[in-house]
Amino acid sequence: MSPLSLDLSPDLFPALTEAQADPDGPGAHRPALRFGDRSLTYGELAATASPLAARVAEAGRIAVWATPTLETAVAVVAALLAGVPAVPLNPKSGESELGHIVSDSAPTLVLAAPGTQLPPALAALERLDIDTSAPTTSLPSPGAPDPESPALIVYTSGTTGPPKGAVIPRRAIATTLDALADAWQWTGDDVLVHGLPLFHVHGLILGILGPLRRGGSVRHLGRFETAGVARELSEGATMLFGVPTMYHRIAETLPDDPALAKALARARLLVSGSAALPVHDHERIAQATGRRVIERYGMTETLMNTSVRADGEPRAGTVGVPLPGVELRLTEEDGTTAVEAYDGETVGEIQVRGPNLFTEYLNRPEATAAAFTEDGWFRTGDMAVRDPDGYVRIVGRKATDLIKSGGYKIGAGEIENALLEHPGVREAAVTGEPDADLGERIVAWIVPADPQSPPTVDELADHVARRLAPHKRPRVVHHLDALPRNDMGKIMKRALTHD
Ligand code: MCA
Ligand code: AMP
Repeated sequence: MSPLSLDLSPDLFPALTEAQADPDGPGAHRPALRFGDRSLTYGELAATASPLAARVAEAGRIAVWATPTLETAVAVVAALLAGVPAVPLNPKSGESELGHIVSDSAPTLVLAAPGTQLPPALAALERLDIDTSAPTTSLPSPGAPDPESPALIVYTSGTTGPPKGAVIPRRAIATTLDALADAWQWTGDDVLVHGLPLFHVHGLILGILGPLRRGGSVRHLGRFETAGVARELSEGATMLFGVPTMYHRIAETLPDDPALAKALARARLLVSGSAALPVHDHERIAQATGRRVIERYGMTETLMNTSVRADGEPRAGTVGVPLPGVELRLTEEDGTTAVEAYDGETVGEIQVRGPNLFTEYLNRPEATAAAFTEDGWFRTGDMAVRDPDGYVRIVGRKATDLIKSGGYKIGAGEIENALLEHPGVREAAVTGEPDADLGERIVAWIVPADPQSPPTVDELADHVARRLAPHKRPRVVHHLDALPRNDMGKIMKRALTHD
């Protein structure tokens, strides 16, 4: 592993600073962001984001209506320039999820693209339109913020209750992106393509802030489509980021799409993350393109922990080795005794320590304390083994009540609570079951209030989508007379199998 000097510099985007200082220099004319037919060079980004930064500088915290658009990228860059924490909001969030996030994070402003209609849950907030059309002269950025100060608050689901806001400091963003640059030989010459949502770590921090920190560029597809991937990779893009569902759809398309195979074969790096990419999809892509997808492993709370390195062996089914600066250990059931074995067999919980970690869950000191051991290791809840050469293989997770669907982490508890608010539901339990496309799909087991007219799958899906978010909706619903419970009255989810 090559040594890495951890740059804790508060200047997250040196290329932007340079373009700001020398608006006529060559750096200012380099492409930074492209969304469809709209794009900004570094000079234009500096000129667009810096006046916005000046306008939000006094805000305590801002919310960003994080549509997959140029406006979201500009708003987040502006917040970072101003040193004001930003809360990216999923524009498909339902009323109760949005209400929770807004009351928990208490932003003073919401930034949105002009013309976007915002839902009633945001009505009380002052709105600021993000104007990307009229770059003016770049203003100097306010003083350099403390590296420990919060940069982003990203909401992430737990097993029970509503999502928690992970407070991510500037230091974690800088160090994780620099560690990935080392692992992936990622430079300012790289052009990234992806179609990930911009309200999570993967799409926003890795997919937008990553290229900007390197002085390179990103082309966002607006929404993921294999045709867009093929087009961009054959027109100069060098890297692709995606969740396993996206690579699965690529693997499905490849046999009938030689242009896609040719485009993928030209890429410098194909990276998958957010959930495990099945070996079958790895192999299908390798066979059709001659290229291997590499996996990296991260979490909202920890940003990136491990990766297969660009100069390492791309082994399917593993997430590679710890990134520079990240300490990783496996622990036994007690959560504190370290597993010493590197035998590819002994399973332990992954715990991590390092400058890539979040600071806390917003307003949740007890949850924050519970997430760490006494000596400062973060408990990921992911179970893994280590190969003799240090490659980590994730084999499962501790909590059965966490579901990963399409790369989104979803808590069974929050869906159960939403289902119980439906008048047609008396009891509810939620599980995940294997799904070739989504990894796991959400299954609802309900006891209907009226067995003669139980609510339909569409009715319950709409109900959950409206309250929480469409990706949290059940895809399958089973009706039962009663939920299986143990003597203590606890639902026995393992007994939930359909005939
Ligand atoms: C469907 N839709 C509905 C309903 N049903 N809307 C309202 N009510 C309903 N009942 C809409 C959806 O909103 C969507 O709209 C469309 O129908 C299709 O929905 P769906 O089938 O769920 O989506 P999909 O096309 O299958 O999405 C697959 C996907 C997506 C594109 C792979 O799951 C995705 O973007 N995943 C990325 C997750 C991610 O970024 N995770 C990172 C977190 P429309 O057509 O308008 O979209 S993990 C992380 O950050 C850590 C650090 C890490 O390691 O990376
Ligand atoms: P999130 O909380 O949405 O940030 O999701 C983090 C979780 O995604 C981790 O705890 C892992 O369970 C899972 N994850 C991320 N990357 C990978 C990967 N490459 N392979 C397997 N699981 C992954």
